[in-house]
Amino acid sequence: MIMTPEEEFVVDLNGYILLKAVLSTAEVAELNEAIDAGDREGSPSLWGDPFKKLIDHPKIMPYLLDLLGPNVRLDHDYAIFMNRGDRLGGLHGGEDGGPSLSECDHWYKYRDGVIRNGLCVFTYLLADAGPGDGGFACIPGSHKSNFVGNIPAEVRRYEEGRDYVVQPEAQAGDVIFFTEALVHGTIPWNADHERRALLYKYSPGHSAWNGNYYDIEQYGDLTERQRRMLLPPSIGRRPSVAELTE
Ligand SMILES: O=C(O)CCC(=O)C(=O)O
Repeated sequence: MIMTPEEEFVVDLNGYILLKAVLSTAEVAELNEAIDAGDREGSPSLWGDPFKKLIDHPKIMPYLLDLLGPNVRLDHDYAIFMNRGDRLGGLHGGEDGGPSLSECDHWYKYRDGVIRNGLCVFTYLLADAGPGDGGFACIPGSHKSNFVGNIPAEVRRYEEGRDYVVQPEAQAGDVIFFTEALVHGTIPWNADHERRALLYKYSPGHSAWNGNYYDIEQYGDLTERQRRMLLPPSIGRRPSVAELTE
C-alpha cells in the first residue's frame, strides 16, 4: 500500500489532501449512531470499537506511513461538533508554528523522493461540509511559505475574506489530511446541520506534541499495530508500525 504519485504531488503542492469516501455509508452511520447515543467528551478513540478502528483504518495506513514514516504514532485525538454560529480558532499554524513559535513540531520536509511531517491530522467527516458551510479552512501551499507572519489579523479572524483562504467541500465519509505546518483554522459554522468531525492527530514515532500520552490499559483489546501506534514517543528500539502493514 502506498500513496499514488498524483497524491504525493497534491500533498507536496497544497499541504493537504481530500480523501474521498474513506468510510462507507455503513461506517458513517455506525459512528453517528454511537455519538447520538453516547457522551461526547474526551478522546473519540476511547468511545468504542468503531472509533478505535479509526486509529489505523486500513484506508489511511498508506498515508500515515508515507507521510509520517514507519514508526508513526497517534499523538492525540478529539472531536469537533459545531452548530450554526459556533466559532472556533482563527487561522494558525505554519512551518515551526508560524510567527508565535509556540507549536514547534509543525514542519514539512521533502528529501530524495520522501515526504516527512511533524504533527499531522486526519479528519474524519461524519457530516457534509458544503460550499459556505464553514468548518475546516486552510491556505493551500502555506506549509512552504516564508511569510505566514504577513497574513493580516483580520484575515486570520475571518473578518475579511481572501481568495487564498479555502474551505474544502467534503462529504460525510471523506477524510481531510493536513500537515499542521499548513496555515489552517475553523471558519464559523454556517449550516443548519451539525458539523461532526473526528480529528486523529499523528506524529513521527520519535516526537510528541501533546504532553499526555495514551494509557493503553484504557483501550481493552488492541491489535499489535494499534498498541505500537499508541506508545509514547521514543527512538531507540521502537517497534515498527510498517512491518505490521502489508
Ligand atoms: O478542522 C478544523 O476545524 C481545524 C482544526 C484545527 O485548527 C487544528 O487541528 O489545529
